[in-house]
Amino acid sequence: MTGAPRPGVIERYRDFLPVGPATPRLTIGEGDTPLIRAPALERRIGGGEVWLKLEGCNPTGSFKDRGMALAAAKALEHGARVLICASTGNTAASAAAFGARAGVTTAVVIPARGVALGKIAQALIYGANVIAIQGSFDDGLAIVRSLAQRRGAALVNSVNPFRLEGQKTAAFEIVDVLGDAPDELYVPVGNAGNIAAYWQGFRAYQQADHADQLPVLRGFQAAGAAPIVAGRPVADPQTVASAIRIGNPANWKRAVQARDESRGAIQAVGDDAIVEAYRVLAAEEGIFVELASAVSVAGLLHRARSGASIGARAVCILTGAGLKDPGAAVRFAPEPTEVPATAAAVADALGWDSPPPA
Ligand code: AN7
Repeated sequence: MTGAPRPGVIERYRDFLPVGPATPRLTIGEGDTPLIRAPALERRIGGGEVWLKLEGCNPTGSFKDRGMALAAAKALEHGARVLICASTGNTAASAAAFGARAGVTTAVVIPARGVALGKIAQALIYGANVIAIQGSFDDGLAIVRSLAQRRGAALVNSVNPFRLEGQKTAAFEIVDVLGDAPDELYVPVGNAGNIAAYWQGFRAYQQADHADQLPVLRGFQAAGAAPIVAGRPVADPQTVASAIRIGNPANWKRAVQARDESRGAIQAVGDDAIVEAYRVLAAEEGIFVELASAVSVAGLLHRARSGASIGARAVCILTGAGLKDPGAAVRFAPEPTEVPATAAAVADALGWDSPPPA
């Protein structure tokens, strides 16, 4: 059996994207991520199908690669020489990768504190210019918005409409696998581009008769960084889920519109619930995500526990890979047991009977 090459999201979904012959088919192999059943979560919520969309399987380890492929391709098409973004880490890593691939300079502005180490490592090794500011993501976004006015620079945060266009391909993939849109979609919400992009995607597919129904969108923010839930910006957002430590989301209006059109909701979950979902996903499903990604599953478990009815088929979006932030895993898991280098000591530490002498 031979496998078909992965064409990347631009080529695969070109009929649904604003691309033409002059748009480079830029790809690093993004998209086509696994969609798998979650039997342990199904048992926990007591019925219904739960599916997990593993966006951490994208080449840079997060969902950002879909939208970045298109944003970078359009930037090239329009003659840009520099990609610039602010980021809590994943956008930076993805922009840096596509910038490297495209042969342009990438400048990323990140908060000096709180960005997960794996993401910084990625941005650096891809060769981006990494500027750490003594401030928040929201400060960084304001800065890059003003700097992106320069000639030759392309802003690749999700205020760039091509980011959302590329990102919507994840909705297409879900429908292509399930045969229709799910009843409910659980998504973490930070800068609020992803939830808006899913809605664009499901609507476009329905209009093209690829799907009969639209999902109810269930977005979740971390309780200490939940401006959309509160209805006003949060000055000093705090959560263990550093990727979504965002107090004034750029796509706020689009997210609220998507929420309302889908008759869904955007709610908050606490850090304890996020960490619990993070551990459950790893220990019971074998899926290691970063903390921000566990927010969708924390939302699902929260709703089930509070007695809310869950749709017959729910999809949880897992936005980023666990190895992005090894520090979190080490912090929230038990320490390894250190023993002398003998079989007897290892067996003893495992609570096994001692092995017979060799
Ligand atoms: C793993 O990288 O904002 O609501 O600068 O990295 O579309 O912002 C990351 C966001 C969820 C939230 N999960 O998505 C950035 C950045 C992970 C993320 C989100 C992010 P949006």
